[in-house]
Amino acid sequence: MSKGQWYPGNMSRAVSQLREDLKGIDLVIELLDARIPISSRNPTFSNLFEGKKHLVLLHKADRAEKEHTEAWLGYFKDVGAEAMPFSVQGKQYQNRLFTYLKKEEGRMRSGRFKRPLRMLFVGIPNVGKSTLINLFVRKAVTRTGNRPGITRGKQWIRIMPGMELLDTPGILSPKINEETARPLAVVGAIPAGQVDIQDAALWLISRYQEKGKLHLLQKKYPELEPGPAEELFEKVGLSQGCLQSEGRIDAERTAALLLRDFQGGFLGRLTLEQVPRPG
Ligand SMILES: Nc1nc2c(ncn2[C@@H]2O[C@H](COP(=O)(O)OP(=O)(O)OP(=O)(O)O)[C@@H](O)[C@H]2O)c(=O)[nH]1
Ligand SMILES: [Mg+2]
Repeated sequence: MSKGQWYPGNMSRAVSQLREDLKGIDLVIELLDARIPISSRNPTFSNLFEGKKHLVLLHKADRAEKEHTEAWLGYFKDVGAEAMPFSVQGKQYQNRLFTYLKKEEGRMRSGRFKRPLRMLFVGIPNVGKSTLINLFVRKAVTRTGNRPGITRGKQWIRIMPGMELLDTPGILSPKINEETARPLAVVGAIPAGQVDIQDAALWLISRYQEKGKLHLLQKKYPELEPGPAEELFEKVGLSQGCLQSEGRIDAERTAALLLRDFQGGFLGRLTLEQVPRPG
């Protein structure tokens, strides 16, 4: 579903920015979208995190299917990565993250360097980095001033004694190819103008069907009946008034509406990528 260039030119600047930000960071918290843990990860950046403590958050867990999130956690454990689910909706997630951070902070305090635990959130666009930072800011005790080694204008937020967070997240450009473009478009990680959203919307409908979850679509669009994805797409356009002329649907508007409803949480929980089967 190629449609022009994504993120042209900015990649190397983003990488050198991230490399700069990573100086002085003890813990990198990588946000993945729990619905697309494969496509929301860009392996290109992994070597930048080497030598740093690394925690994966399967974010927006409230939108993913619980059993699949569990399976993903098992997967990360198997490959030796620390991972936990997260959502801003749900105190239990926040408590679990804080318990983890407190443990790490204790390690810093009793360790050789005896300095605050410094953290950075990283992740692809729209994965929820700013939301998470804001959550921490609300809990913050103080905003500390600039420190040498950090790009001017950025600040450390002291979220509790011994714990500091860089106030600007590291933005990772998504890895876009045949496999990842649709899932990334569906969760809103690629601007709509840069992808074929009709293709992405049709793919989304077929995911609901394949997973036996048509009822989730029917809750929002009651007139839908089982059938080819194209037919369902057409029905959504007609029933939601995304019309061009003479009863023909405006496919672009229909696709945008479907993606908006998915991203807005109106189409239930759906995990779009499952743990790869061994072998
Ligand atoms: N359902 C759900 N939505 C969330 C959660 N966290 C963030 N969001 C939503 O995800 C969208 C993107 O969140 P941001 O925090 O702006 O994402 P970001 O990673 O800072 O995005 P960029 O600044 O574009 O890179 C917003 O609409 C948030 O409300 C979550 O835990 N669950
Ligand atoms: Mg942001």
